[in-house]
Amino acid sequence: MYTQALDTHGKEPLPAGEGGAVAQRFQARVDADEKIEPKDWMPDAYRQTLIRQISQHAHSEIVGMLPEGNWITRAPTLRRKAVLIAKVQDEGGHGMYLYSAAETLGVARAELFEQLLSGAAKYSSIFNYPTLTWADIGAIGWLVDGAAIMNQIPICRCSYGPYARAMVRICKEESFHQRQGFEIMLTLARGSAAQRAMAQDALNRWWWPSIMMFGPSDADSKHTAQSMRWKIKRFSNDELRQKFIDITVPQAFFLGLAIPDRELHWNESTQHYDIGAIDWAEFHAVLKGNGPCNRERLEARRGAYESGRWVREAAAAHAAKERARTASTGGSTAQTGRT
Ligand code: FAQ
Repeated sequence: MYTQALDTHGKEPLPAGEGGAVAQRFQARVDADEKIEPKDWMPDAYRQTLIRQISQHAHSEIVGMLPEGNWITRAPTLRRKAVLIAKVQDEGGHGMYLYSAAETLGVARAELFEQLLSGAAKYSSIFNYPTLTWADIGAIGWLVDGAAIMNQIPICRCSYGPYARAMVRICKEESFHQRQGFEIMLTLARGSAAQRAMAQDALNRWWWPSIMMFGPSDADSKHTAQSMRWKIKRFSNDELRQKFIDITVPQAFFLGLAIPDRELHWNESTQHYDIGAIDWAEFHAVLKGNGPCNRERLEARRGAYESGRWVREAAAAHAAKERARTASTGGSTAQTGRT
């Protein structure tokens, strides 16, 4: 999708005395809503912020395949199974776009994988919760993809071109994911008493983790202010969280399900829903690796990496053979019949 052979990555040293002027020009371009491209000069902190956010986002997509992958063999109908397989495959594709976008900033994909597998990198807290029943697949599509879209639509206007462009397609697919999740919830909510109970139980377990997905409150978010100046983020964590709540609560009413929050109420003066206190201790425990499934998720990724080793080695051996063959024929691929 993006070139992976960028030579300098916009890292050329600035002519003496020009640092301030170049940095000002960079910010002026951001302020004017111009896109920053891989070969453009950019402050190192901007580059590092993007590598951090895009790689965490890529890891989230890849780890995010696991909770739903758990239900592929047990989907209730052939149609549900086909849709779920396609959705999980989409998440894998999103991860690949995002790793490619991160690579345009001059970091190697292997390095990012290493950070994920060693446990050094963060990925979204939400994927450390288990999928206990089929209704969890509905709840993930409805709530988790719903929260992901709310967060990611503004990233389509991110100042960094490759990230913004990757998000356009990702958001289209996430929107389909959200609707398929809501449709599962609707089917269960209109089904038998046992199905309704299953849907309510899934909402009870996924509501608060979905609210936490938006990240720490604005008062505690260390990156938001600078990321908004750079237009990497367009809205703060709390702003996006509130938009999600305001859209999702009426959807729960439509389903006939109860949001598990006794303090939830419509605030006439602000024209928003107010919610009860978020359990930030739970959020921080999950980030520290102590959520219900953190260990299981990393083990699964490590296992996948190891079982894919022979494929990587075979691909590398094939590429080496092709290079040797091309070299022996003087660079002509026509003689080998290969294009
Ligand atoms: N989980 O100062 P802030 C999906 C970290 S994709 C874990 O507010 P920032 C698709 C944060 O990284 C879901 N860590 O940080 C799907 C930072 O850590 P650091 C992923 C979190 O970056 C659906 C520290 O806390 N989406 O769901 C979380 O300005 C269904 C301080 O926080 C994205 O990644 C969290 N929830 O704002 C797949 C979107 N929240 O690096 C499968 C792009 C915060 O200082 C199935 N990312 N942290 O050690 C963003 O928009 C931002 O990075 C935020 C965090 C909003 C996540």
